[in-house]
Amino acid sequence: MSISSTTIPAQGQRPNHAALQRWVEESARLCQPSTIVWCDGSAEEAARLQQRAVADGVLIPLNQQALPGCFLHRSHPNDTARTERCTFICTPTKELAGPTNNWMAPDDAYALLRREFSGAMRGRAMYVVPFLMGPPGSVLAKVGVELTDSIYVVLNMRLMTGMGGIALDQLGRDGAFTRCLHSVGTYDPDHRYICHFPQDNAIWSFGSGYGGNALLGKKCLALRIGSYLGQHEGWLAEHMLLMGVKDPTGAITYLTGAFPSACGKTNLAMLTPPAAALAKGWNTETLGDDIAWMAPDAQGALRAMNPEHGYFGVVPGTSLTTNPTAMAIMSHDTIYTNVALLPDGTVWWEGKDEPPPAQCLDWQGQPWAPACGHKAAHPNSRFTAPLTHNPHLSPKARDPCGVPVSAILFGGWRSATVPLILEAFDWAHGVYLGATMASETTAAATGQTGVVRRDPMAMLPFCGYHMGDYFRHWLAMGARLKSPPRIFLVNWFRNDARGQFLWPGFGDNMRILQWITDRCHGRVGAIETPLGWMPRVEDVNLSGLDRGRERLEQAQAIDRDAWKREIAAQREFFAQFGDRMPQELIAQSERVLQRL
Ligand code: OXD
Ligand code: MN
Repeated sequence: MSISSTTIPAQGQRPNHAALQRWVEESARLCQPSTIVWCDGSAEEAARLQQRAVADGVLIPLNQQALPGCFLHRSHPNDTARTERCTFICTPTKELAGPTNNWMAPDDAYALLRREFSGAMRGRAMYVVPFLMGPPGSVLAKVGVELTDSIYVVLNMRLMTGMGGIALDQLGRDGAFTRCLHSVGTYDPDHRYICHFPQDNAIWSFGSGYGGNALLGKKCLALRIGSYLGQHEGWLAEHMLLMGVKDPTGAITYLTGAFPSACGKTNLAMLTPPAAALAKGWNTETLGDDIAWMAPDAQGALRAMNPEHGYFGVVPGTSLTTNPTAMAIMSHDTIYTNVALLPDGTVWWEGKDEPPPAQCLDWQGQPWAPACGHKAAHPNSRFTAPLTHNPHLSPKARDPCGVPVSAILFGGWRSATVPLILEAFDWAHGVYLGATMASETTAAATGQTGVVRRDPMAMLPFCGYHMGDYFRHWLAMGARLKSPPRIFLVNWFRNDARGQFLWPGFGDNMRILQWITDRCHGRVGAIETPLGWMPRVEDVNLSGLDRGRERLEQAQAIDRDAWKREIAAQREFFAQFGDRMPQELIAQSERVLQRL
């Protein structure tokens, strides 16, 4: 390891925060960049960095008439998704990380990472990116500082977080911050580590430039470190959308929803209701599409806010039909990652409204034609854009007090067994519904269909501590709430006997949100079933749906044998948490069996 003591030239305004300055200097001595650039998050700085990124081949400017302010970035081909096998929780003992996380002892991880980071930024700039997660002035907001050698990361962090002065104002002269050290290294997957040190409030990420591995405010801070802080400070950091539903009285009911990746969370957060519902005065507004931080307030209500300031959404499948709001969001000042480039300088992906182009460049920049046999856009291609692009952004999205949560939705992709909609009997039953959530893998991902992967609260890859303790934390939270939100289980993906979806999904999910909203306000009854409360068919708005009643009944059917097998699988999953598994949740599964 070569640690030189020569001073490294620096640009930009240093903040008046001694611990931050010391840490930046220490990190620079380790990484040996040619310069240190203190970022302020301004538009001038962004323009400068964009120019630099274009000159370096990191960004390709798109057709500025059709897509003003938009750029395309192509990832290293081996670096296009989160890498769970390279992701570690580095707690003093393995037990604290639990059986669902990769673990490394902190001393070993630091020793290994110091070797990797040593001299890793030679010949490159180290950007210092102060960033704020959450609305400025909020008691729940957190500050991080990311040191990175990637301009792409800096420009994305500018869209995804509150970057620069807004973060430093929140930090003050001696505020706490998460120390986030990042280098793309040589993009070598054998030297790729995303390490979290919850006890040190630190994240070290090496060898990847991909969003979830490199934009350290998102999954790393807002979920893994956030969940650990939440456990200690009495709040919840969740992999949840946050939205408002406006009903014909004009009232807005706020709900959060946890769904594993690829279950339509962004589409639900930006749902456009069917015309008939809109005409009656129903509508939705978005607060967040991926992460919610929630805490009880002084009155014992649960309040939530979105810590992110932007979207990092999946592009394929997005169209004017499936998600017109997302199409509006990414129509300007957006960074596209790994989509296809058309000859006219605009972009294309599978599932866009236009048919496949006769020719284009695929996500790797290679000539592509429809007969190529592979996809033009990477299935995990993304758009990065600020929340403010959303024409249906809630006026409360930046409220430092957050919004009161009336309903929590848990959902997954289940082709059988799990009904379209049910409501938990109470908080503990709802926690059980979240803890037993699961989703099916698709053929494309694994070569096998119908393999059920348990993903409690959609947090399996994101919980920064032992999942048994996480379930306890959820149960304890209920005890602190005087008016806990109602909890619902949804499954948009149940199939009929021919393998066709029973429910149309997308905008028609509004029909289910209407029932949920009416339940929250005590405006509609429900039927008690062994699994929970279910809607009466006549209470669900089915107008205009083909064979609506029949399909809803099929989507709600309870197959008792399938449920007995489901509960056996849940119990097997729970067993890995040993003594830390709350008995209350095992008792809940016992009660379902008895009711069946
Ligand atoms: C995401 C994910 O990128 O959940 O949001 O994988
Ligand atoms: Mn996510």
